[in-house]
Amino acid sequence: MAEQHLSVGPEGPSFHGKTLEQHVLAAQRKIPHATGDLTGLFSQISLAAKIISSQVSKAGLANVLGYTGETNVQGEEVKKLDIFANEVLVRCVQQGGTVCVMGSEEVAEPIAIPMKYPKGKYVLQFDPLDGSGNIDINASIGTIFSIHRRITPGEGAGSLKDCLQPGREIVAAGYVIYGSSNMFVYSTGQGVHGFTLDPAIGEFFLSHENMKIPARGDTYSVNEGNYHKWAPGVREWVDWVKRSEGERKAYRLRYIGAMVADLHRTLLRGGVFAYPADAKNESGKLRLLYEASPFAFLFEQAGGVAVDGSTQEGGRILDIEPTKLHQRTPLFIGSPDDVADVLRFVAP
Ligand code: AHM
Ligand code: MG
Repeated sequence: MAEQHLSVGPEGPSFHGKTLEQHVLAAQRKIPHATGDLTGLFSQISLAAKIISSQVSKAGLANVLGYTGETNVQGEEVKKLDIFANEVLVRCVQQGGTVCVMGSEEVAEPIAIPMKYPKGKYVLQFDPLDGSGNIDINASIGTIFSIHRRITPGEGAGSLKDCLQPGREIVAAGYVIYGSSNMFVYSTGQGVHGFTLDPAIGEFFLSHENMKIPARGDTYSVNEGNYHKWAPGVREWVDWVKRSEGERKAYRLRYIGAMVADLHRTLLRGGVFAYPADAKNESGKLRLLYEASPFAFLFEQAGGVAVDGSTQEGGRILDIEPTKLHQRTPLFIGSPDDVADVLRFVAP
C-alpha cells in the first residue's frame, strides 16, 4: 500500500507553474560562477513592472479621480505616466547594487547611481513606457529593456561608454506589455520566455516557454501614413506585399502605434514590422539602444531577423556600433522569410 503523506505543505509541482524569478534563477544556476546579480536585477525590474502595470490599469480614472493634471487630491503634483514609469524603474533598480549606470528614453544623459548605493557590474537601458500616446485610448503600451555588462574598469560609477555597446553584447533583454493581460517576456540568450501576470497574486507566471516566431507570417505592420515620405524601395515593397499574385495572398495590415504591442503580435504570429527612414526621420524614428536592439536580440533568439536595410545582407541591428545614447535607426524585423522579402526591395 502506498505510503500516505499527511505532512503539511504542498507536494509536487505548484499548480500555478514557475514564476519569473524562479525561471531566471534556474537559468543562472547553469552558468558557472554566476553571482546571482542578474537574478537580482530581474527581481528589481519585475517589481517595477508590477508597480507600473498597477498604475497603467488605473490610467482611465485619471480625470474622474484627479489622479493626473496639475495636482492630486493631496495637493501633490502628479506625474505623467511615462515620467512616473521612469522614476519607478530608476528607484527600484538603483538601490539594488546590480548596475553601475542606466540609460532611459526619458533622460537626456546616462543616469548615475547615487553615491550612497553600491555599484554593480551591469548596465540597464530602457524605454519605461513605450507607445505612451496609447494611454488615453486604453490601448496596449509597454516597457522595453536591455542589459549589458559594464566595460569600463573598476567598481565605481559607470559612464556613457558602458551604454554605447552594440546589441550583440547584450546579456539579457525583455519587454513588458500592458495589454488585455500583462506579460513579461525575456531572454538571457537561452530562448525567449513569456510570463503572464496574475494580478490577484502579483506574480508573473510562465505561460509561453521557448517562444519561436513562424518562418513566415501573413501580416505587415508599418505606419503607411508615411508612404509619400518613404524611399521608392519601401513604397514598392508595401505595394507588393498588399497585392495578391498567383498563389500568394495579399498580407493583412496591423498597426497600433506601440512597438511593444505590434512586435508582441509579430513574435507570436509571424510577419514583419517596419519603421523605415523617411524624408522627416532620416535615420528612422525608433531608438537603437532601448527599442530596436532589445527587440532584435529577442527576435533573433526566437528565430527571427532584425535589420536596418542598409546593406545587401540586411545590416544586422545587433552589429550597429552606437555613438549616441538616443541614436535612431531604421528597423525591419520579423519572420526570416518576410524580412528577406523586404530586403529584395529596400536593400541597396
Ligand atoms: P515613444 O517611445 O515616444 O512612445 O515612440 C515610439 C513609438 C513606437 O512604439 C511605435 O512603434 C512608434 O513610435 C509609432 O510611431 P508613429 O506614430 O510615427 O507611427
Ligand atoms: Mg518608445
